[in-house]
Amino acid sequence: MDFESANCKHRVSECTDIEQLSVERPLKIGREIDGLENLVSELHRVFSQDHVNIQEVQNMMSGYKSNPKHWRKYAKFDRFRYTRNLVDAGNGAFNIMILCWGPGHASAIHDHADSHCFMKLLSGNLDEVRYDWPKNIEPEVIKRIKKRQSRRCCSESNDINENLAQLNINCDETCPNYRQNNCQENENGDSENGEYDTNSMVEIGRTRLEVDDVCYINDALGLHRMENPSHVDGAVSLHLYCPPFDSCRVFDSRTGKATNVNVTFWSMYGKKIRRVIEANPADSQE
Ligand code: CSS
Ligand code: FE2
Repeated sequence: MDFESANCKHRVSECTDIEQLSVERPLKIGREIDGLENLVSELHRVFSQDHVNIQEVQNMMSGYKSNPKHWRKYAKFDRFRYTRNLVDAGNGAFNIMILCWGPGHASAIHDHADSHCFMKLLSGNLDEVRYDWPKNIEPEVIKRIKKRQSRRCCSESNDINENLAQLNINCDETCPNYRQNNCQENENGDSENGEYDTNSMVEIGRTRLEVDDVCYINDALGLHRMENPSHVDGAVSLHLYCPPFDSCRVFDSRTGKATNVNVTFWSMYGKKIRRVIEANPADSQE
């Protein structure tokens, strides 16, 4: 199956063409789209179709050239942590938001709740640090791949086996890349032995994003944390998630322990949200 057929209307675990999801380089190309409003309208048009290509969304986000005039009204910073500011709810198919990172602000290591995450830098710099999943936890997408795989003979050389090998995962101990672990599965299908490995969060890559770079991640590609490397300047980024999600998992950087957290908005449609004081643990205050 070729890249163009990867459909980001579906959750990542529902994609049968997972090997085609891994366009990881920041992209700088794309047909020019004049203004953020036009980008949002184009996204509505594309997401009204049944099939949305990942590459198409990336190209559209690349095609919009950042101009603070377009997004200033959404860019609301907080002194203490990064903020999430909703721009458009995408008719339920996606949501698009502006994140504002003060000097030194960073996210925790997190997953993307089985959704597709597109990110474009609008101002400043951000470092994306990627991690493997901790050994005792598996994303939904890998569980589904294994289920599909278990219906086939795992000694066969087939597409899915190759995909699993690329992701360094195999279906059972008869497979060559089987990852040894002695844990029990819990009710979520995650294996847990009650202990956490202090070396479990393994950094697998680091990319510095420049203005107008676009990148993409999903749970099959790993986890990440975002960090504003500047101690002087803020950074602003544009994020598109499909399907939208309102909780995700964050991971303790020392132990790999996962915690489910709600993600909230600081403002919606340019208007700050009145809130009772609440912690946003998706945020790292390390
Ligand atoms: N996923 C994080 C931002 S880094 S992609 C969030 O939505 O808060
Ligand atoms: Fe993220």
